[in-house]
Amino acid sequence: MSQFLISPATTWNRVNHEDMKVKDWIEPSYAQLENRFDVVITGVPLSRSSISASAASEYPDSFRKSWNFFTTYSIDEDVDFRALRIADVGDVKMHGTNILQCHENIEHAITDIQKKCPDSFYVQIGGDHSITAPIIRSLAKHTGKRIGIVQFDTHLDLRSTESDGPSNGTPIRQLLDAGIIRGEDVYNIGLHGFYNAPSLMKAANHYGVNRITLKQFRENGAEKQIAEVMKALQDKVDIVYVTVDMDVLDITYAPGVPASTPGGMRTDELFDLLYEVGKYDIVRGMDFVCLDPYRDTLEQQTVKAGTYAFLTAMVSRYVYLK
Ligand SMILES: [Mn+2]
Repeated sequence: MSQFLISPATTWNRVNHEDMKVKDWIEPSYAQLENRFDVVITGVPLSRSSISASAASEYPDSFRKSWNFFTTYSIDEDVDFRALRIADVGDVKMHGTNILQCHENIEHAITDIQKKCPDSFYVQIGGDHSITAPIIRSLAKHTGKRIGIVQFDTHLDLRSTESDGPSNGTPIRQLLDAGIIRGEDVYNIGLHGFYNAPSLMKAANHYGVNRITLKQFRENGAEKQIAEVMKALQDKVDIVYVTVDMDVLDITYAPGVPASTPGGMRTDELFDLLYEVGKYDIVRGMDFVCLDPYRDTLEQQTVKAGTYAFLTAMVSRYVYLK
């Protein structure tokens, strides 16, 4: 049990069919933490901390609803990944107005999960990008290990906490300033266009954050790019955390992301990157943030892209690491 987790609004039951959907596969284990799962999913429904007005707090529930659209069989891999044991432990309990209290609850919930499920892979569904700071704080404090970050993002997220507080513009800065992570262990992939001010580039240089622009990634391709980043990280860190800000996607692919922009990544490129990331055992956790389902199209194209991205990482882990 964790007192920092509650049952979500959308619930499914685990059902064994010949033709299994994702909703039948993911086992409900709300607030119950058991060490028998390969993967633990936690909803982190917080977006009062978003700089752009956002209902990303509603994404964990939309993510769960979308499980009805997908099967556990991948035609690309010709594999059914239902044997991957996966739990939905529910949502982090949030305070109505107090963002710092919400962040503390996130940190406590992730610590409880690590204590009870030490061998699992941790998937967090945001929420806005501010949630990544308490998640990494918990991972760092609980494991005592040096953590590398692979960040897919249009932005550096290095805004100063003095002007922007613990918002979704500052998670990486918060962690660097607190000495939880080192700039050289952060790899931001997907930066592009006209969305990062010169002072933020100055900060990136100051902290030594690695930047791989969208253009550079396209020259290398997903396999080579992730291999390069993982090779560098494996020499420095003990574990890697992958944070996917859905605003890395081009606005035409991600209408349901308040800060998505023209000139961004295509969905197939993000899927390829997550497929590559799934091959590496050093990656111990992942989050998906800043997707606001209230802004999405009627067909829920962004929500479905988020679920597809998650499933791509899962099937790759299943094929390469089972
Ligand atoms: Mn971000």
